[in-house]
Amino acid sequence: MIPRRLTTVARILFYLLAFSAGYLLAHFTSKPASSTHLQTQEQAHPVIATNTGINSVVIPQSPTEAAATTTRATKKLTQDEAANNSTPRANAAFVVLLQNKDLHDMRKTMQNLEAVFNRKHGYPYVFLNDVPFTEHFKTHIRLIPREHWSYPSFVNKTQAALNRQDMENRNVPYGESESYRHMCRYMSGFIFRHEMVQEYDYYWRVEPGVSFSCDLLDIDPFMLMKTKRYKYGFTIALPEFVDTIPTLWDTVKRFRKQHPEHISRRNSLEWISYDKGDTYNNCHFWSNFEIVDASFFRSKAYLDFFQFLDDTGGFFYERWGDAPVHSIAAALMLDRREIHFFNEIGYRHGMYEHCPESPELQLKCACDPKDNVGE
Ligand SMILES: Nc1nc2c(ncn2[C@@H]2O[C@H](COP(=O)(O)OP(=O)(O)OP(=O)(O)O)[C@@H](O)[C@H]2O)c(=O)[nH]1
Ligand SMILES: *[C@@H]1O[C@H](CO)[C@@H](O)[C@H](O)[C@H]1NC(C)=O
Ligand SMILES: *[C@@H]1O[C@H](CO)[C@@H](O)[C@H](O)[C@H]1NC(C)=O
Ligand SMILES: [Mg+2]
Repeated sequence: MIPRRLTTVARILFYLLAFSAGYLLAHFTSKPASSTHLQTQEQAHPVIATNTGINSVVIPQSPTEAAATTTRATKKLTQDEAANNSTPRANAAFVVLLQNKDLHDMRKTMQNLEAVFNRKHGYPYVFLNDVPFTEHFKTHIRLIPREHWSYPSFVNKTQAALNRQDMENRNVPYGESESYRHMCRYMSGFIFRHEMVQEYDYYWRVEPGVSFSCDLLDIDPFMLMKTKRYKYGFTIALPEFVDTIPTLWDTVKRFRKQHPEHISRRNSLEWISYDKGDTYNNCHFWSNFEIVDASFFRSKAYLDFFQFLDDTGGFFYERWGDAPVHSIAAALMLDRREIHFFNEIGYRHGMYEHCPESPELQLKCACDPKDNVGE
């Protein structure tokens, strides 16, 4: 359920964001754009790469092995904990899109996740990359298929490049970046179709460098998703930069008209629009953290939605993020009770943090609720 106060929080955040825009821009524009050049052919059949030309997904046999092979710093399970790996588990994994430069940030994040949660639960990690992993990442590896990370044929690349230039001139965050656009489109419409992610019913999106501040050993967010039938879980909600989505909402409105069958009866429209759907209030779940029932993204409703958006070229002509795309989809196409706020998961990514406030939860956390966004 979405806490009611979030609507107020969203409003407050508009103001907060205006103040932090300067800081943010400095942060965003300092990031180097990365290459999207694919050096390897798509692999129709998964092959375990053991030598050079290592590509993409890392699927450890077991999370403990992952810890051993890719992050030596990760703690070993005690025998007791290992024995308890027979606790009921969801068919689920951590899914990470990352770049070669993220290796050390990822190791830190994995060590943290193992310590607060996964040493007891033992879920696997999937690492995805659009270019071959370096020798540092040697384990079981696959590549993102080229058709998941490329322009749709109808997109006019000259026009897209002109638009990027224009957005750069206006200092839109990541306005100039082509790879960022591929990333957002991939996260919006393809990651859950990757053959390695296909194996899982649930996934928890993780980014290199994020940290988790609360002890989660006694809860399993995946099992909670499963038993409560939640479809989308979040910890932080923020307003999107309006310059990145000038025509997104109009496109959504056309979709709603053409596909009333995909709109949930008990949706959360009032969470994303203050005027019954006329305009978008730009509120979105911050999707660098999300725990999802992948069957939602694989549903006809969501796939139709993604296709409808993609057919406009908006991911490239503008700079639609996966966060507003996922959030609008969840708000319109899920029953409101299927969206869950994971208050108990203390989470930090860059400058934004969620830290639970309640005294009982605080006992399990090492974070300061004063640092919360919008509190
Ligand atoms: N393989 C690959 N991964 C990418 C690419 N661009 C972004 N990513 C990854 O996608 C995730 C999100 O990208 P970020 O650049 O962190 O974007 P963000 O989280 O919106 O913005 P920040 O606040 O700057 O972190 C990170 O895990 C990146 O490493 C890319 O071109 N190739
Ligand atoms: C492992 O399971 C046993 C029996 O259910 C329990 O007594 C013990 O506390 C558990 N150990 C850990 C580390 O969770
Ligand atoms: C692509 O966009 C450019 C710039 O607007 C335009 O000059 C060109 O005619 C377009 N190409 C096609 C095939 O529409
Ligand atoms: Mg990031």
